[in-house]
Amino acid sequence: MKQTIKEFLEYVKIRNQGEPEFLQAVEEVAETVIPYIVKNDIYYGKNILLRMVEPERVVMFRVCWVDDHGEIQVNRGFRIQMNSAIGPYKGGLRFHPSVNLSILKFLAFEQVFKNSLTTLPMGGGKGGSDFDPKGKSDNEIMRFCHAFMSELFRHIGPNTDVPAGDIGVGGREIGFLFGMYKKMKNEFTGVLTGKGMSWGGSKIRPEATGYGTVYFAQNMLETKDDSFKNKTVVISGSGNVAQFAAEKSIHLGAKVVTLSDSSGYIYDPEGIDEDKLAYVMDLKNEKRGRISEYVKVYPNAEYTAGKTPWGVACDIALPCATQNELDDKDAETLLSNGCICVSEGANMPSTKGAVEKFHKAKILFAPGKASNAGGVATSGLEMTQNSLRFNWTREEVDTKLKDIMEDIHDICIEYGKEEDGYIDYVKGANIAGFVKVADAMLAQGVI
Ligand code: NDP
Ligand code: 2IT
Repeated sequence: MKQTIKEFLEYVKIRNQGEPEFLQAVEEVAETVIPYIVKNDIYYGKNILLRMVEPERVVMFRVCWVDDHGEIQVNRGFRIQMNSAIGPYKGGLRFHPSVNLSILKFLAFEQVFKNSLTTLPMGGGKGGSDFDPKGKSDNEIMRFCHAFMSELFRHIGPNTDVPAGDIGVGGREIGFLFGMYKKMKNEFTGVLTGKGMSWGGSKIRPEATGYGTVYFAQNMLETKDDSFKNKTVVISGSGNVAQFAAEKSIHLGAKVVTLSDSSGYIYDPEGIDEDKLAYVMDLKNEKRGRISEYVKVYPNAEYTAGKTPWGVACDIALPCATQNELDDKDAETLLSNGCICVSEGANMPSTKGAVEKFHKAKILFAPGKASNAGGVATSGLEMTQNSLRFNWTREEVDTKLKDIMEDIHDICIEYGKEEDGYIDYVKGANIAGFVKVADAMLAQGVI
């Protein structure tokens, strides 16, 4: 039994060399969960965390497709089936050139805890490809998605593993993936979530991650009798999560002043209102343009190339782009500019050093596995609707999403409240996520 955090991490490091993102995610969990295991006899001595860091199954496969010039392209496909103790594997697919085993294992590991927190019966998984969707035609995207699913289909199923979107995978890609699955299996099932509304999708699923991130921040602010009203909000990213985090922030009376992509960020001192956001949604989702184009249409805004938006003064920061996009220096800048609340829309966007700064300053800080869980939670609601062969209304799904985010917030307080009253949401989310999965694993025996 590797009982000290150091001993455990050293062992995991040797077994997972060259996987820095995975080790980072494991370390953050181990630091809070191992002391809990040591204090609780039912978990002690059972190597539960050691079992949880080992994926139940890793599938890697070749994806060959033909581009518009007639050239044969070769990509790599992955599915990490991390833990199925509390339900079928569930988690997104990421298409991005940076995708590798380390990134997908970190995402799958986080997903196990996140899905446990949602209160719904979902295990954890993640997958994707090093395919780069940027600059590809719709036909190339279709051919790639079809090729990807022509292998993945044999490893997934509505009761086995239910993928969804993530970076580079949105409604268009889910459509192509679903089409090929249906053809290969001759079955119309809820094998993917994030589907279109006319073919099994759920209302509010496109909005859910961004909305949920803001609902969670709202719950945190309420502990201080505060709200989004008249707050200045800085958001990174301009994809699915960022867009709907911005929309909900605006609805709640806040002023959103930034959005970004991997090339740079825009700062609009007058605020990005609903009309401007509609422009961004069209630019990013339909025209597949770059955020820099915003300043051509709204010249009072500024574009800064090659930088993240954390230098812009704000009350609330919502990192919604990617992992490790906010480091300790950025955290210091945010704090010195008076930021009081950080709710992660992305997965692990804050580095370890940044989280330490937020905790030291005792501001409201929510880790992605709690605050961005609204996306997968609504995927769970999509699975429920598919099983019922029924669709709930927008209001019904939104109410359930709000309730789930509140339940996650409550359980984070239960496990994360410190003696001085400060709520350590990282500790709360990790332990609460762990307990449910660990109990199921213990009940099912050594398998
Ligand atoms: P999208 O593909 O819709 O958008 C991603 C955004 O992040 C784009 O603006 C993109 O810019 C930017 N981005 C991607 N990679 C980088 C990078 N290396 N550096 C800087 N910016 C980058 O993805 P989502 O909005 O769906 O996902 C965003 C984050 O939220 C991810 O961490 C994802 O794991 C997480 N998440 C997503 C959920 C969902 O339901 N979609 C659920 C929970 C978490 P560019 O166009 O230049 O690449
Ligand atoms: O990181 C995530 O939670 C997601 N990309 C969503 C996963 C899902 O199955 O909806």
